[in-house]
Amino acid sequence: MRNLHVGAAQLGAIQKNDSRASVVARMLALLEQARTRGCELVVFPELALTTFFPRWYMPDPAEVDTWFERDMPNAATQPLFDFSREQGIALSFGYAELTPEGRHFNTSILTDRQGNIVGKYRKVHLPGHVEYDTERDFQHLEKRYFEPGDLGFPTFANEGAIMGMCICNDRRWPETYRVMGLRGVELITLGYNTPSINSQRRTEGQQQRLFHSQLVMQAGAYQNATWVVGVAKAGVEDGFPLMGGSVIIDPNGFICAQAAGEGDELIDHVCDMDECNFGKTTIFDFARHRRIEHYGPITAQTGVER
Ligand code: CDV
Repeated sequence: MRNLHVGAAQLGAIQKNDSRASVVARMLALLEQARTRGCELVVFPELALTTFFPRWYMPDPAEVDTWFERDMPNAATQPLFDFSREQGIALSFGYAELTPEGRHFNTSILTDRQGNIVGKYRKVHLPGHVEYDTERDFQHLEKRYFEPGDLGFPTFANEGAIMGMCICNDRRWPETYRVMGLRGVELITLGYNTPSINSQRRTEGQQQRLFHSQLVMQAGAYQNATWVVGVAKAGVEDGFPLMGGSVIIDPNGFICAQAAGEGDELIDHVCDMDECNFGKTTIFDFARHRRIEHYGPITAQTGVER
């Protein structure tokens, strides 16, 4: 057995005017709960430090940059890293990254149990649009504010497991899981901010959105024999509802723990990394069963060609 006690720390709504310090205080309260339950790794959502700012159209780049972190850790987030080191809890959380070269990414990081950053991921599949869209019920401007990630889907040996990360919309794409699967991934952390309603189709509400979210994460877990920890930022942010539904999924695709509400909430599960072994050595033994001679279109084209 290679047990790792994992916590999924769902965050409730963060309003536009909430400070980084107030959010970090909420994250520390969840980490304290995680400590009392014995968690060794705690996963927080996408863009965990702020409201989901890509719903706001901002023509002024200086205003946009106020939502970004230039350093990690920084003064606001240092208490999270201190807690990690003092209590021996590894962390993963998402934030908006502004590099020294002025590049903007939707990023997540992974630490070890000493609070050292051991992995970084930058969101590859950016949803939404670049310009203000009058056809939508609300805006989703990730393509305006971020570049597509340039790090691919790396995996990291951390705390006795092979770990990888992806972010929100990435979870809907099978390529995300498979690339990490081909790198031996045993545990994928992913945070999300998913509106409860489809901005382009009002009839698609929370029930269907939750179904799709769990469908893709459960399939990704099973088809790659990996644990998946999906963590929401939920609740109503300045009038815009985000769904909850944070889950811990085992390598057979079954949900082991699920959040009940839409507020700050910790769920946890003791994940045995050796549970990945059966799938990885039988039906999803990639080396024996994959037929790459037929997969060319996956990397050769984006759209449909007949
Ligand atoms: N933050 C996201 O990536 N949200 C998308 C929405 C726009 C569909 C998601 O996949 O949940």
